[in-house]
Amino acid sequence: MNKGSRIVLALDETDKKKALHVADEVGDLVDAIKINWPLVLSGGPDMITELSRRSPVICDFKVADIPNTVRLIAEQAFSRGASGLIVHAFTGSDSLKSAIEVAGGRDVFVVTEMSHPGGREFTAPLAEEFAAMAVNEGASGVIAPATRPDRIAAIRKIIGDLLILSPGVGAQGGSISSAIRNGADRIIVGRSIYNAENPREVTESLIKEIASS
Ligand code: OMP
Repeated sequence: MNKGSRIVLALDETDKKKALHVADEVGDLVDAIKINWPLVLSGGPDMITELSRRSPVICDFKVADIPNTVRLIAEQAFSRGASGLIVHAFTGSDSLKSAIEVAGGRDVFVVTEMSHPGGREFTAPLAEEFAAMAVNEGASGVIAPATRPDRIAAIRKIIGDLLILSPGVGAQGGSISSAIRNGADRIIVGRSIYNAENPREVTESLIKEIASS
């Protein structure tokens, strides 16, 4: 992942042509492009490689499986050009170990508490344990919710200098500046950018907002 704007573009646009257009528009501005199932399923797995020519790519597959299946998924993601992978933690430390082994120094991010309202039901009560597991197993960082900035601060206390990537701004109601002030290293932004009439202008204004937070 680059170190610059502190924005990770969540490219959940399912029209492949539009997705590549947005990537061309903002690829040089963002620290990474995150690809999730919607675009992989609509555009095909080659999209991972295609996007990696424009920016570092994080595969947000929220992998949640037995260690062998995690290994197989992680091998596919990294061999296609991903520089990072997002995994769930509730499957346990052996599954997380498997992803980190395959990553071989590339980034693995662990989901802690999810940003949507349902994230309070099952992920919130275990978020601190998930964060501690990320530290113990040697993950690069965690995902924590911009919709609940106090939780970013709580998770920061556990993970020390591991990275926090924070989704939930804009469309989900969270604020960039409170996420940053509470300890987020990167802000994950999807719809606010890829649905914008001028994605580049929006990205530039979000970068300014981060810089003045
Ligand atoms: P927007 O809500 O459109 O900005 O997109 C947010 C992106 O972050 C989507 O790709 C989500 O799948 C992802 N995300 C969350 O919104 N909440 C989470 O708790 C975790 C993630 C994620 O792991 O990236």
